Amino acid sequence: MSSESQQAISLKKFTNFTEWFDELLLNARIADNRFPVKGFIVYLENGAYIIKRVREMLEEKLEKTGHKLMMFPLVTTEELFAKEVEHIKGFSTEVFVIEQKSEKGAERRLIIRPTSETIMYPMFKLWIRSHADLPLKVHQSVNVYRYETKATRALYRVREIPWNEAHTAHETPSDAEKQVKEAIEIYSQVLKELGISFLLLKRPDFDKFAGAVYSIAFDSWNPDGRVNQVATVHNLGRNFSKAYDITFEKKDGSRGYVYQLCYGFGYSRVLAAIIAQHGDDRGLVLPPPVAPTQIVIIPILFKGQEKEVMDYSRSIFNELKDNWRTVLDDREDITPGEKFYYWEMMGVPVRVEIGPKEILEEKVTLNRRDTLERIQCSRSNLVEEVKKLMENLMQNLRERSERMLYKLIIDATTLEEAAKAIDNKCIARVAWCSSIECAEKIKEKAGGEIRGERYDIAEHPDRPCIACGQQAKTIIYVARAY
Ligand code: PR8
Repeated sequence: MSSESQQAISLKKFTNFTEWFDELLLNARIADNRFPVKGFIVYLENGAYIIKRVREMLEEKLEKTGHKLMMFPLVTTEELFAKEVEHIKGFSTEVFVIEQKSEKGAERRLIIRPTSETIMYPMFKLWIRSHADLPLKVHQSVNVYRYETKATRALYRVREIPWNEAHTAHETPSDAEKQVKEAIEIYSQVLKELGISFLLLKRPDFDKFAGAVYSIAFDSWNPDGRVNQVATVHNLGRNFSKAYDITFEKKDGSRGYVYQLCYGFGYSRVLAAIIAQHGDDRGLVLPPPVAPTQIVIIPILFKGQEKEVMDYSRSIFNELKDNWRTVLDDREDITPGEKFYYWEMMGVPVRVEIGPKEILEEKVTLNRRDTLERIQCSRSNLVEEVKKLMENLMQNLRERSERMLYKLIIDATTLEEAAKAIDNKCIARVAWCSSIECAEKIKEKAGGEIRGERYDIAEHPDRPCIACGQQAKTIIYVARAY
């Protein structure tokens, strides 16, 4: 075992994930899960800030690629909600309802969005007239509400879900296919910039989005072995356009139904992935693009030299603050050691230490959060050095997380091997014949869910189906999931 994996396994986040995660949520001011309504949580200042930054990163990419920002209502009617048969089957047990009673006792029921297809598509019908109106691409970052029947879990499975949803309409199936690729590229880019590694999987038919032709999911690894679906892209074909009667005049004058996509990016799950993939026993390790504080300066005060150290620290602060979100921790009531401990838990990427020695040598001591390495840097090229360090740190987070993902994937040729891998908090990679019977058997015997086959690469089975021994059609990934 390499030293890195030994270290990883001994980390509390791998041995006792739930406790590690819950403690960190509160201590690092991410979220408070004690709100008295189950599945509804309070995002504290750092959690809310990180989500804001992730939202900005995503929305910038969406808008650059022609997605228009809009704001749709929170509610729909029961009638509109029921139009697409598969969709309502998928969500009927999960919706929150507003009951409105008039004084005379008349009742009206409104459905709160569990997702916005049934709210947006009646409007798409009004807006789309001809091919000139296509493609239509809209997006919004909102909360949606689902009465999740599976156990709720802070950030991972909530009932008030902060997300971005994008919805598009196209002339042809190939335009829709191209849009699938664009959506995947946008989400992959954001996740890459956050250093989150994931498997891009095409869900099996029995697990696709209610009303979709097919669904592609981003499953990020989690220390407890339960993969975390952070985003999904669904090709809806014409299922919804037929239900909501969204037609357009084609170039040849005939009319046709539009081809549609919807895709969603779960902000709370992405926040969970940032914490879970990068954090360590000391606390958060935040990617610089989202860190509320990117640099903290800690003056090490010595008797008689307090003023020099503070002056030097302030001038360093002034040099850094225009490029990075920088804090000068000049609290007098706690020791530098306590400050180190505090800011390490908060995941601040770079710590700058300044004492009499640094002043004498015209230097600063930098400390990087990911590797805890100390670096001496001369004051004259401080900004350049920090820039390099931030890039290097981000790259290390990304590569470290990617290595862990591949370490967690275990090839299994028997159901016992698959069960063992899943028991060991890993992801089993197995061959499957694509039958429902074998899917059920795999789920029952291996103790994980079939998450699907790779979408980004073609993987050809080199062995028979793990469940029936007949010829396999595909290679799939099996894991527990949130
Ligand atoms: C759609 N319609 O609805 P999706 N807690 C946290 N995150 C969640 C939860 C939950 N309970 N449920 C879903 N997510 C489509 C696409 C418009 C947008 C997050 O798709 O049901 C997950 O990250 O697949 C999920 O991948 C994403 O929302 C989209 O949800």
